[in-house]
Amino acid sequence: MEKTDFELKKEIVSAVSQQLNRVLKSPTVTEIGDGNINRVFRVSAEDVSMVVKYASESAVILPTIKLSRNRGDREGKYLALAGKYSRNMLPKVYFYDENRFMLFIEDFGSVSTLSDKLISGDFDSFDVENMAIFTAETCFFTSRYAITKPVKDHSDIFNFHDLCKLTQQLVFEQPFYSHENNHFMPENRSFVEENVYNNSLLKERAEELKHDFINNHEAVIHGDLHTASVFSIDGRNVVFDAEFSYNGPIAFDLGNILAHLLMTYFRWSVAPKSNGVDAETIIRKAYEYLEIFRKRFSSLTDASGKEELPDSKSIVERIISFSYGYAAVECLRRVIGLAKAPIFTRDLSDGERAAIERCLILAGRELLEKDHCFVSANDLLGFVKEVLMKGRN
Ligand code: SR1
Ligand code: MG
Repeated sequence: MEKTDFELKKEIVSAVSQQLNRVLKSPTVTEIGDGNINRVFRVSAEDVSMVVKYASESAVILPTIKLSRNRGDREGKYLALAGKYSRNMLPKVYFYDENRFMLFIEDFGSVSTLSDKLISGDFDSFDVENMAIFTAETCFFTSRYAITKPVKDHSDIFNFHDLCKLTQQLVFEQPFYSHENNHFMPENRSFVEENVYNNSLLKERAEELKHDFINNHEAVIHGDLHTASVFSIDGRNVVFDAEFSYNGPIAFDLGNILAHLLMTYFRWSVAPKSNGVDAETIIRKAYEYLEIFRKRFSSLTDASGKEELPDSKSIVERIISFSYGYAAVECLRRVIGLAKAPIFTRDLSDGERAAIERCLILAGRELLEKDHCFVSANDLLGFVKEVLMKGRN
């Protein structure tokens, strides 16, 4: 049976006392999270403050989704592993309490997510250089391409797990047919039916990507790297929320970032609320993100890749090309399926939201159906502008 809030808070204090081996002075526990999966608290006392992720038996967003409870263990292991390669871009992990299913990590205080910043029009908050290097380095050094693969100690925890199964259903399956978890603006019903539910080519392409997601054990990826899984702290990006981490396709992480930048572009193009925000900037940054990734990943593969590998160019080209496909399914699933992204739901009129939904559906459809290969930021810009023209009306 699930604990009451009172019991849970007491347990959190006990876990910290036990770990520090002392009684906490005037402890307080406050619930601070609004996540889809876990409950998130802050535990503070005179000389200590930590964030606690508690893995309940079911997902916060929908209690009928039952989940295994060791996801905090996986998150802690990912943060520690990725922390070996990233420059100051992850929260510190204090400890994982396996009996209480609680992960204790660094408390940054009251900070915004990158998604919040992008909604406010602060595009500089996306630290494109460090995010691209982060993705390239953490993925390369945990990949099957690296000479030394440092995940053997706890590799089982990154095998296909129940949260991957959830991704399989929520991202690659449910959005493509009429499902009870699907909700979007009512005026877009026939648009969704025509472009998605009745589109057999689109479904085929989504099946191909699903196959890649399940079978391509390329590197330890974050598994849910969208802009609400990144904090923006004084200009620094910090990646968190890694319970979906998985030994899977690198393009899945890149595609998630890309999708949420596309959402930002369509939001700011359909509803340009404040002066001075140039929506096109975010598309240039999206292209730059992939380019910096491309260069860094290639040079790592050349310098530290296994000898028997095909050339680094073909490896990285495949990753980039698949990342557009993964971005497409991420756009489609957020619009049609469960777990909306605030970028296209918050502070918008119904008409604006409906228009952004149509743009994202068209972008998703185009990217999935045709093998786009964008050779410059302007090329990508041309693509999104065309989608905008068709989708906004
Ligand atoms: C049950 S909701 C699942 C979604 O929330 C997480 O943030 C992931 O994006 C996942 O797909
Ligand atoms: Mg999350």
